[in-house]
Amino acid sequence: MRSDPTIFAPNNDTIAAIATAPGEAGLAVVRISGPIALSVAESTFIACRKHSEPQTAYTARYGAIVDKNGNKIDDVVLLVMHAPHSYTGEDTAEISCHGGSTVTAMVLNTVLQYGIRLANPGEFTMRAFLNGRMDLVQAEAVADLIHARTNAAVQSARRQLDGGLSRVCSELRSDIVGVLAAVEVTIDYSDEVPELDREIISANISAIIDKLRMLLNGALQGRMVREGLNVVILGKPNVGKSSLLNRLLGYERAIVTDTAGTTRDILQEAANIHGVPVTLVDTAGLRDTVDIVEQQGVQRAESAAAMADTIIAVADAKTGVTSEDERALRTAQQAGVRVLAVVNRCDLASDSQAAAVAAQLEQLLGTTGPALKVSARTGEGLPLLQQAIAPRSESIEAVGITRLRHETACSRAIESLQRAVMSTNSLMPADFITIDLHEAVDALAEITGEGAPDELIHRIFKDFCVGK
Ligand SMILES: Nc1nc2c(ncn2[C@@H]2O[C@H](COP(=O)(O)OP(=O)(O)O)[C@@H](O)[C@H]2O)c(=O)[nH]1
Ligand SMILES: [Mg+2]
Repeated sequence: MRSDPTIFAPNNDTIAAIATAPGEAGLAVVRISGPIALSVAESTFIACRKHSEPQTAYTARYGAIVDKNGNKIDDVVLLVMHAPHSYTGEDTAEISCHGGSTVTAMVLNTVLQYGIRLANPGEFTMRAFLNGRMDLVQAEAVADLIHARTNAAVQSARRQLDGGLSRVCSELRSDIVGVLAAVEVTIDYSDEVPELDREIISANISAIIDKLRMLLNGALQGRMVREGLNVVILGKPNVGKSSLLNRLLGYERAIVTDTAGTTRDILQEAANIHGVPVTLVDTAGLRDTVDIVEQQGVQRAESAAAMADTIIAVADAKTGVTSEDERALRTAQQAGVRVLAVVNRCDLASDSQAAAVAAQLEQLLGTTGPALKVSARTGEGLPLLQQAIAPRSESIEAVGITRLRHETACSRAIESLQRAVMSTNSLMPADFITIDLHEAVDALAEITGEGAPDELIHRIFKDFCVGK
């Protein structure tokens, strides 16, 4: 599948690693892949029953792993798979042993005695990619599936693993190649075919741009579902930050009192908002204080704000926006991230009062959108706040882009196509059009990994765990 595998050495060595999570468990799996995987397994494994035939592919045998001195290490089940019909595309043996971390390490060490080496992080999946068992999007999806924290994230990874995004990319590529062929034929056979119909070419390219834009539209949502959001609640003391956290979580995580300065440390909790894994961070009220503990809390709140993807800037409908809010929300303004303005305790204020505070808060925060009026006490306005944090979206269901890498490549393809449209419309020679169309094809090919630079491929697999 990969056009230029030259830089990667052929995998003529055999690798092994523990494929399961560390810790105590019922079972663990040691995986071996490469040319001598099966003979290594055969050397260390003694079947419980005598077999005259070597173990055939996709069968499991019960027996024991023994070391070179014949000492039994563990009772195991051995599963063998033959190239190319395995995850990596190579001969593979999987040893299911007992799940203690020490016994598993002993099984691994035993197989490593046979001239094979420990796998690097992600190396099994990298081999699967290099052997054409999956493309780059699918390899990324493997990591995403493992790290998924919500059902939506699992479904999104699942769709990519099943080739959803890959198919969309290859359809778009063949659309572009179709246009490319139509243009090139007028260059190569200018005497025999009619002149380039620029109107049709331009319309066809524009239609492809539209499809790419649709793909890009879902990118933010796709990335949110995959990466999650870090949402930090900021405001002066006693505006109901902790109450909002509790409401968003659906249980009483933070202590709530009417004493200003109750929350002194950072409180962090995982929530699932419309399928997006959200880390909600409650902070100490931001104010200038002589209390040393509270001062540290304020500092921590400020550092938390620096790590936020989204800040919820809270003011109180009852007290209105005061100089204390100005002090507190300066941090929100300076963070340079999305700020959601929220007026809380609206149950204590009249509609007009709440609206006035909302207007004050919007003015204080500058460019932020309209302030949301909520009550952590009654729950009013909370669905709107959740919608603002992570919109419930149809695009979760769609095949989507989930990484900045995909997004950048898509944007590059769009830019190239836009240049191609311009060249077409401004009657530039046909060669100009084909250059841009080729660039668009290359940009899309990079998403699935064909022609992706080796450095990029290494970077992608480096983030995997060992054994995957
Ligand atoms: N009436 C009303 N009281 C609230 C609301 N949110 C919080 N409170 C009360 O305001 C006080 C301060 O709340 P808390 O969440 O500790 O504020 P924080 O200091 O910003 O974390 C507590 O007595 C809460 O019960 C609300 O929406 N309506
Ligand atoms: Mg609090």
